[in-house]
Amino acid sequence: MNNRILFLWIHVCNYNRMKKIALFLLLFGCHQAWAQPEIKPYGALPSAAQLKWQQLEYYMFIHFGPNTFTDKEWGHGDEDPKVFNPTELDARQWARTAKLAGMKGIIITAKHHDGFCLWPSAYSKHTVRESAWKNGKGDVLAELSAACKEYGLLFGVYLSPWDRNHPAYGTPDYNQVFANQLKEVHTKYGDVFEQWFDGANGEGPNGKKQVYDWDLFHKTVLQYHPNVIFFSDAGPGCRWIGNENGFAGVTNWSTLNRKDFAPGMHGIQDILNKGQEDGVDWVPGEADVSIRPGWFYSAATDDKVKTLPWLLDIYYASVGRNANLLLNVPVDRRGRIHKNDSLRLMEFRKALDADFKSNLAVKARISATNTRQNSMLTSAVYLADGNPNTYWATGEGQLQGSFTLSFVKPVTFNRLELQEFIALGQRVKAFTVSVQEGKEWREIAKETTIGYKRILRLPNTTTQSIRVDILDAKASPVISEVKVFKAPDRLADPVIKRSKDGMVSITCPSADPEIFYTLDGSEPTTRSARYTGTAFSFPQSGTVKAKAFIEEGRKSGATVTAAFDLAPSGWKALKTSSGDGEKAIDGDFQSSWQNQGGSYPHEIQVDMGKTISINGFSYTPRKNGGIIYTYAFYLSQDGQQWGEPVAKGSFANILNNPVKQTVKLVKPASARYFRLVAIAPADEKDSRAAAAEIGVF
Ligand code: FUL
Ligand code: CA
Repeated sequence: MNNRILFLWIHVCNYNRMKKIALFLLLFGCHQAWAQPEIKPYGALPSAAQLKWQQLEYYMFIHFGPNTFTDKEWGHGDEDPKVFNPTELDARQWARTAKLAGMKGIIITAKHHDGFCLWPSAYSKHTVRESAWKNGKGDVLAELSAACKEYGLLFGVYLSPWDRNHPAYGTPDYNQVFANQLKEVHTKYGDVFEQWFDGANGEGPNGKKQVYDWDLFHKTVLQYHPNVIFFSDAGPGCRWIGNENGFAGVTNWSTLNRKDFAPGMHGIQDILNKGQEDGVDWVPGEADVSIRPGWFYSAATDDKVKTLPWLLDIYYASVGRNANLLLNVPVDRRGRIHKNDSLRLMEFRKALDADFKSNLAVKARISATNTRQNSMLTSAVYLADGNPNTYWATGEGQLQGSFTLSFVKPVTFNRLELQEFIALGQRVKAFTVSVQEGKEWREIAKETTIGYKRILRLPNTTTQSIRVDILDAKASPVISEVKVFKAPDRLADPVIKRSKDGMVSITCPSADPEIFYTLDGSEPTTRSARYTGTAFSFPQSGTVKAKAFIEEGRKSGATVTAAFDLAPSGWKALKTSSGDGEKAIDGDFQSSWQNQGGSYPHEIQVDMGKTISINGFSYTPRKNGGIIYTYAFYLSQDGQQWGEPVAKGSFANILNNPVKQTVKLVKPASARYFRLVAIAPADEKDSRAAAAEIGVF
């Protein structure tokens, strides 16, 4: 028996298909079967390290540092290192949580933009050594790498080249400092599977910029970890998916023309989201997203941990769309993962396990058209043998082909999973899924790319036959697996909306649930107020929580929280530098104000109709452009005298993560008028200023 046959035979034994293969060998004889040339690889191909990395699918991000203690998203580097003082840090708890969540590794912010090092770097004076934690004797990387080892998890590091603390930043000397820090991290803590490079670079109008020596950084790391995967906007190991919501493009190529991109480039998000069909480099997507609105822990977001349906949406839009999912779980001020996050992670795990509990495809008889002839490695049988290394393929140059799963009895399903054998390149460009209904076939999905993995969420469908038609591909399609599941039906999240005049309405896309809500921040139960379908008045600032129940309250969905500012009832936009200011104060997050033309600064003034006591204001950016970075906020009694701004600053990380920003005033103040001045944009090339909503609380 030659090696290949032995290899095949072992696989077959593993999957109890000995009989079938023995028959096959008898009928066709080994020699002819192997006479056929193998399938030629197509286009850009993954390296062995990238192939291994792709199979990780889901791992944890941890943002932790001085920001955890100062409630910031971007520290300035001028914070006292003594603020970093977790009271009961337990890296084993992080690792245990990740393991139980089904994650394969942990990537930690060893150094964020504030320059603070979670290890005692010899090349910085802003580190754990200067902190109050363990009298300066602690080392977070040492504790976490040991915990990862103990729990069988991979260990990865985020190091921000942008360093707002280091005195050499902005000079050529800094590149060597950063390389030295990389060397420390890659020599002292064992294996590192992924090196995460952030693209931020002296953001903001007065930010110091550095010309980064990427060659030096890469070389330094590769010296110690030749198989590391480099993450950045432009790879080379894997690429940013172009947003911080965890959503890959519906079309998602793992290929990219790397030479056209660089870390920190603006305006490339859409390309990164989808990849490039004809890209000459293999640079698969990684979707990074936080389980909370921000990346760092804040007590203010304890009730804003993403709900189960939301996390599932993220999973199906990342792992389900040919991208790996890097889910951030921020560690709190104690140095532990908060229970709200860990409970949600366990719920999420349970739901995923339930969704993929039993693969109906193993019960199907599978037939295919256009199957490559005389090739023992290629058979429709391998589509559902549970082995991602065996496959079905069409004949050389045949860019179309179909396979059909036939069941003895009708099955009901709502998930279909496909995998390409990506070691030979990503090929499929278009496919459909159809089901047989009587004599007719009904198309239920029309899609584009597959890649390493594609999972379709479909309506519950009952049928005896499912057919996948590959309509177009860049080379003969090579499909390694098809799986079919019936995921349990789940309650959708209620949607809470409020009109300009403070009337709250709650809807739920699921059929006929009962919805209960609270207005005091407490958890809704079946004893809380019941939403009857008529909007109720809630004009003040505060929190509405709603939850859907079915089966007489025995089953419930997720608690959805809406934090409202004061309803902008009777407010008027007095003056804007231009544009329709009313749209920033209409209570509608879909409509927005945008100034027309001109360059920064821009502004908007609002008359609230009566004098109001104000603790702070909020700014909800419009998602597509006109995002404000530096602002000044003024109050006035008469709309004439504005005096000094009552708040001034920048919205950290707002370009990549355009979520609602809230700013608390140093002390509460009374006023009838407010004025927001946009001083600098988040994207230097974008001269517009826009706001979906501006509010006060
Ligand atoms: C961004 C950073 O600026 C954020 O603070 C965060 O670390 C995110 C993961 O990457 O570029
Ligand atoms: Ca609006």
